Amino acid sequence: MATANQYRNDIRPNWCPGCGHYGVQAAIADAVAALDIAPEKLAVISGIGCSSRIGGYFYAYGAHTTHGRALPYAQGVKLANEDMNVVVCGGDGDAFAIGMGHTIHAFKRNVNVTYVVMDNHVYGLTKGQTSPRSDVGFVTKTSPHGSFESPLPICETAIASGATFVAQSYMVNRAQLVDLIKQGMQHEGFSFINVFSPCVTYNKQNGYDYFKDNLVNLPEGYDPTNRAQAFATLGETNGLVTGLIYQDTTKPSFEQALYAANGGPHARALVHDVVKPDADVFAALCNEFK
Ligand SMILES: Cc1ncc(C[n+]2csc(CCOP(=O)(O)OP(=O)(O)O)c2C)c(N)n1
Ligand code: SF4
Repeated sequence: MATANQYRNDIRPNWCPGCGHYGVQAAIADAVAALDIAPEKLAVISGIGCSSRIGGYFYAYGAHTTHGRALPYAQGVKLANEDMNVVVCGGDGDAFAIGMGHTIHAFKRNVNVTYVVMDNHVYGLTKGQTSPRSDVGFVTKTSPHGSFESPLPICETAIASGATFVAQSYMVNRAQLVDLIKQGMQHEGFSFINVFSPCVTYNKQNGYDYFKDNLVNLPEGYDPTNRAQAFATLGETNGLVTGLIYQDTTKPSFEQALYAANGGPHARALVHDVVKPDADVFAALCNEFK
């Protein structure tokens, strides 16, 4: 049985003391350990941002890609490595601003990867600008009169775009978050987990007290397969609700549809083939990238 410690490397996170992202890292490690996933069967792919540094702190495969581009990279990893477990990570800026085009298409495409977004309603790495999730009135150096834009209702957007697993959690609630990540990774298709993860340095307005006072859990007996109820609940709670909000197990994943059409996961050969180019071909290739 795997343990969470197995996914630790010797790199010390440089997040600020108290940053919510520590809790998300711990929850992902707990979840993959509970699922008994070997480090060589795990890939953590991220974009750019404080949150996106997370991949570097895992002993596993990974890539710290470019801003807003983790999803296309991760979907490629999954399609070329059918037996790899792929967790994609980033912040709300990475996912819902520069990366939103990819995010919408990932919602509808349904490739079997798990997307964990660390939502702190701010750009942390670049020292505190508004994100698409910032509250109206949020004052930053670039919005001195407060943000005039309403925050993106991301869970509604995900469901409306065809996402088949939409969950939300708070990093303080470790047991719930671990359980949702496990469920997401076991879901056949794209799983999206939006995690409230406070930025203690650049967002004093949405800190630990704010989430403690405003978040509610889904009610007992809530049925995540009921799409209309999911929209109603998100509306009633202004999106400040945690739990498995929506799940559709009837839609085939992208891979299931692809393999049904083309007769199997042929892409696997790409990564399992041993490629041995001649020395001069390899040198010419390297030269191209100098
Ligand atoms: C193409 C490009 N544009 C802008 C940036 C600058 N940039 C780096 S991270 C970031 C936003 C980070 O915010 P978020 O994704 O919410 O993560 P956080 O730091 O809050 O965890 C921005 C705008 C960049 N690195 N690349
Ligand atoms: S700036 Fe904010 S998001 Fe970045 S490490 Fe510090 S607390 Fe975390």
